[in-house]
Amino acid sequence: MLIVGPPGAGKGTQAARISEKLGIPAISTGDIFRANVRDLTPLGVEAKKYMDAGDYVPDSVTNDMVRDRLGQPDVADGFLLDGYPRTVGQVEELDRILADGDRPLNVVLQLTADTEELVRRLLQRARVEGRSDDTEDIIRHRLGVYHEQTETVVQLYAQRGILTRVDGIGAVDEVTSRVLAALEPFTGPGQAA
Ligand code: B4P
Repeated sequence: MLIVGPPGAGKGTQAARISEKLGIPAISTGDIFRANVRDLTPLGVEAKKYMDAGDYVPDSVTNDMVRDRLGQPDVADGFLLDGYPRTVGQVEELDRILADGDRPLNVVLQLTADTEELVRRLLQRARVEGRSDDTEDIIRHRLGVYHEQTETVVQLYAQRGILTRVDGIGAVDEVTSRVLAALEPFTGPGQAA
């Protein structure tokens, strides 16, 4: 399954809870990039230029990284991708990766929240974590990039009939309850809260 939504919607937060509940690994492209930046790998040095500006890392870099990660044994029984795909090119590559492994995509979960709440949350995170891409100008730029490039991705999955929308406003536990209820048709009642 996939989780999509604008920066600050709660993707990473909810992905960790879904992963625990369903017993599948959550794979965040943002986390993989940040780990590479921290370790000063060539991938991290390349990605940092884009991340610090609030831009997407080019598809050529991101797609290879995801293909490699989805080839690892722990994803054999399912996985949750957090923050990928974000462009139409990434959707096409994910389609190829899943077709090569004969694995279907069951559900795409979209988390929604209004812009001012997103900015408020990310500025709060900046105070706590000090992420270099969480300044107000860069946050607003990231929201613009999401609007330009990733809303089309959401529409594509809606057209395929596998998109489930969940309101991301409210306390984290409340949102988790909504998410698990929305996933119930795909996971069975035994798995939901
Ligand atoms: P990400 O790491 O995915 O960052 P993000 O969009 O800010 O989402 P994140 O998951 O961290 O935050 P969340 O909404 O959970 O990407 C960072 C950068 O990496 C991108 O800008 C890009 O440069 C690059 N990148 C990643 N994937 C890429 C791809 N596929 N292609 C190209 N480039 C890519 O939470 C935000 C905050 O809100 C947290 O502090 C959380 O505690 C808080 N929060 C969550 N739920 C809340 C709630 N209900 N109430 C109040 N606060 C809440």
